[in-house]
This record gives sequence, structure tokens and C-alpha cells, in this order.
Amino acid sequence: MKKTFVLVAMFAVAGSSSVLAHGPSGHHGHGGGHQTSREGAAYGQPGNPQLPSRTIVVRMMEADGKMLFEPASIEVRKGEQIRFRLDNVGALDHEFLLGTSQEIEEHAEMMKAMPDMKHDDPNSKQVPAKASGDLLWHFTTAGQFDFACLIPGHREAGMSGKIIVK
Ligand SMILES: [Cu+2]
Repeated sequence: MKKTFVLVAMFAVAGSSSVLAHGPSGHHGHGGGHQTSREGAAYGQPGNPQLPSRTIVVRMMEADGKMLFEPASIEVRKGEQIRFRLDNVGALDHEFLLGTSQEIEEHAEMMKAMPDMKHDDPNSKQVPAKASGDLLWHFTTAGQFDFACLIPGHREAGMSGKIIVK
């Protein structure tokens, strides 16, 4: 019984991954009737670089046996476009992935199954050690969302945070 459930869950995860890969993507332009473009974006849509944005600096690091984002709690206003400036000041590579808590949970399970999987989605950014990256996101919906580093072991070590959209 349990085994069946796990298989079904894996299938669902694989399905959502293709949504992420082809979903709210800047690669194919914005809007339009792409069948997956509404899914996986409860927390908004990729930002438009032509429009104004507010920059929030998020540092990624290891400290005292932990790994963390600082700040780990971010508040934005509904409708705001945020440019996350991701400063990895640590000695390891990290990533920033934005999503609903359920999405992040599913994605984390998938990362455990496929640890070498790389993300290349508009809602995620990999940042090598001592480097910086940018992620532009338009928060269109009020609610509470999550961000995390899904490199195996990192989220467990503390690399997760909350985004509250008011
Ligand atoms: Cu990390």
C-alpha cells in the first residue's frame, strides 16, 4: 500500500518538474496560452527587466556547522517586482529556489533521487561559491511562500526561508 503511494508521488513529482522546466519561463516569452504556464506559479511570475524593481540582498553562507540564508524571512507587497541579489559568501555552491512549500518539498524529494539534477528555471538560481547572482520575480499573489537551497543536505542544514506577500 505504502509502496504504491510512493510511486504515485514520484510520478507526480516528475510531472511537476516538466511544468517547472517549461512553465512560467522567460525562455519562451511571457503570457500566451502555453498550457502549463498557469501552473507552478501560485507565487507569481518571472519579472520583466523593463519594469522597476526593488532589490533585496540575500546572503548565502555556511556558519557554525549550519547553512543559511540571510535574511531568512522577507516581506514584499503584492504586485511588487523584486530583484533578489544573491550573494554567496560561503565556501560552497548554493542555490536559491522559490516556490510553494509543497513544490519545494516535492522538488527536494526529486533532488534526493537525482542529486546531479541542475535547475534552469526562472524561479531558481544557482550561485557558485564567492559569486553573486540575480533573480527577478514579480509577486502577483498575496500569501506565504518559501525559498530554499535544494542541493542535497543544505535545506536540512538550515537553508530555507519564507517570503510573505501582503
Ligand atoms: Cu546550499
